[in-house]
Amino acid sequence: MIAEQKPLTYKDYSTPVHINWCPACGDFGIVTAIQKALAKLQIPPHRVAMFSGIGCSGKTPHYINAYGFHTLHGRVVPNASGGRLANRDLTVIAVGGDGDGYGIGSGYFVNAGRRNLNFTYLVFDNGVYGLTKGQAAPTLARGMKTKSMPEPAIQDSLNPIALAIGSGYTFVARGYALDQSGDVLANLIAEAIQHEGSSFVDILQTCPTYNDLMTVKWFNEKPQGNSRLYQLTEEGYEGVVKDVSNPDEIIAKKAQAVGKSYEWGDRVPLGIFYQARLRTYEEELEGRLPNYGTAPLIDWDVAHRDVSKLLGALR
Ligand SMILES: Cc1ncc(C[n+]2csc(CCOP(=O)(O)OP(=O)(O)O)c2C)c(N)n1
Ligand SMILES: [Mg+2]
Repeated sequence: MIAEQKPLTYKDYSTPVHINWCPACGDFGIVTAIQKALAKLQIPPHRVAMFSGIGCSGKTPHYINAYGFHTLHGRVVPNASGGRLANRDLTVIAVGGDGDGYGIGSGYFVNAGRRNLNFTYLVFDNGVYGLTKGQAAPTLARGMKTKSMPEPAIQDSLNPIALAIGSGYTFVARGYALDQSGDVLANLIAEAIQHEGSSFVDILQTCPTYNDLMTVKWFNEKPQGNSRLYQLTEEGYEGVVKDVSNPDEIIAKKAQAVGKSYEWGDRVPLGIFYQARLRTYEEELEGRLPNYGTAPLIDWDVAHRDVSKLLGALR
């Protein structure tokens, strides 16, 4: 008789590794949300591969019971892409900081969107380079000065949502790390994982040690009587492209999403800005690359392949 498997809970994705983030760091909320999302989807830990860059956020794979690869600063996307291409049985999740993804890793960020590989990229957006003591990250607006900076930022910030849409990501969303009531962030991450194609979620995250501007209090304020953070769907916004065979609808939805992404300040929208089920990189490769998609790379019989003809051609 086959023993009945108990459903996985978020605790099945935790590890005994000591978490050395600062007390009250927003990263705690993100880790819990990832674990809850994996439990919601019932993906066994051995089918999940987590990749990370360098930063406080880079420590995430240590704290999640799954395969993990702590890569180099700015290099999480190419590593995650390689992992996914080598084994399509894996759910690949890349995580990294705003400095990692939008600064040094911005070229990889953009080109992963163009490719539409089926993976999920979660960027922990705290506005600072947390690990290296709070320098301004690419999402800190001109004129802002956190307690860790001697002078206000003298460069403009970039807009991650608009950048992701312009790059070609087919699932583009924003979440909030500490939104635990009702599992809002966990549900958003689960949707990102389920989406077939490149999914990107910019996750607003507090850094109590270095960012004294975007604090829990700031996020929870009601500047004009309305909550600063709100869900796009609450106000009737719909980000999903219904007819993906209609290029006009895709372009119109992208334009609408980019426009919405510039709403920031008194009101900050959360949720899915844009989603379209378009052809993935894996689907493009099928039939073009011998054996691609038939089995994980490790199961290919490369040892017994006859390459003599190929060698002859090189002579
Ligand atoms: C190639 C390279 N350049 C610079 C660094 C130094 N460094 C380590 S983490 C980091 C920035 C971290 O900020 P972010 O990516 O936003 O992550 P956070 O710590 O805020 O989660 C930098 C500049 C490095 N490790 N490698
Ligand atoms: Mg950061």
